[in-house]
Amino acid sequence: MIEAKSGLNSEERRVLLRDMVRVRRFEDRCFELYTTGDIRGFLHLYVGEEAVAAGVIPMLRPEDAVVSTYREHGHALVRGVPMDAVMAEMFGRRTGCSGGRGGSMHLFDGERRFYGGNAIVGGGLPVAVGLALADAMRGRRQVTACFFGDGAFAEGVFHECANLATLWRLPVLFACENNLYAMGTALARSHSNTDLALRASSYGMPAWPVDGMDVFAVRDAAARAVEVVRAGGGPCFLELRTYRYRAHSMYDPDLYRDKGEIKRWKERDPIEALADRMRATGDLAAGDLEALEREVDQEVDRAVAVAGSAPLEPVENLTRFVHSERRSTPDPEQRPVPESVRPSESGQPSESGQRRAPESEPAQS
Ligand SMILES: Cc1ncc(C[n+]2csc(CCOP(=O)(O)OP(=O)(O)O)c2C)c(N)n1
Ligand SMILES: [Mg+2]
Repeated sequence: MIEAKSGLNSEERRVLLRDMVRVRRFEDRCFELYTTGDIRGFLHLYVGEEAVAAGVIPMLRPEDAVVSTYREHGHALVRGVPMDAVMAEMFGRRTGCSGGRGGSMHLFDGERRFYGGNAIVGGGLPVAVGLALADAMRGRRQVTACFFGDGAFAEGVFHECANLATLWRLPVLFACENNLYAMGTALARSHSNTDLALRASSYGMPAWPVDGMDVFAVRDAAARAVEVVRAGGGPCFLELRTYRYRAHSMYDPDLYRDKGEIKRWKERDPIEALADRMRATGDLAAGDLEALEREVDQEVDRAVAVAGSAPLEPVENLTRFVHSERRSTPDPEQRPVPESVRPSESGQPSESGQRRAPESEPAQS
């Protein structure tokens, strides 16, 4: 387990606290808005897991990519998708970040290289590996961070992606959010080996377990992993050990776990833990956390007001975007594959140790 050794200054600590509070207050409001019927469809809350998004995502650059799951409000907000656009998407409005067509599970923002939101368990993994493959083939030193849950270990696609990404030394950061449950199934009930970092390391990539309730530990581990990946060392895997306080989704009666277990995890709450540390170092005075929460609540209030009055997509546009509206013109970025990412004749890693790519572009079918 990586120990936190954060040398952050007080402003950087404040940003971390603020990021986590924004996610928490946004989602607490979403819960309420679901019960009043303003938000409909599926809703999966991240409450308890905020340190993961807040610790990993700021370690990326704007040109890096993020691929997420259906539990992605926190990832989107920390990545910088405006709260108004996320809330409008929750309301199914035209001004939402996916034009109101995706809802909670399908947040997307191309400008910020935020590639969703995906309802399929493990569905983001091949998207991430494909993005990383494109970066490697074009010689770009960019990282793709892919978030997914412990449940993805039960999917073949995780193992295929871990294998290929390691074999081709692709620049992927696998960020596994191990919250101990896949819907109502505890990890230990469905996996013979619950040490996910150990299992990931069997593919030959560096893999570490991290205390996902400690935002400093997450940040340190992410910084180290991103550096390895960006330097061309191939993928890294972080097993972020965390916990969701709320039910799997709004339809889940949450009968499969002991309330005492939830209480014990809440005692390690990532926001409270950071606030305590900041109080101890004098970075947070009495009443500061409450003031920050009030400020964030005002931002949430505005986002709700804007979303509530935003227009719906007209019904005649219902089938728009089912197919791409882009004309098939040649890709201006299409260039010959640089020598550095071409495979050697033997298919073995090149002597220089640079990244390799498969022999041809993936077939289109
Ligand atoms: C391929 C696939 N199989 C099953 C489901 C149904 N399903 C939705 S969420 C979920 C659990 C996933 O758990 P995990 O990956 O640990 O993520 P968490 O919800 O804990 O964040 C399952 C099985 C699905 N969406 N996709
Ligand atoms: Mg899980």
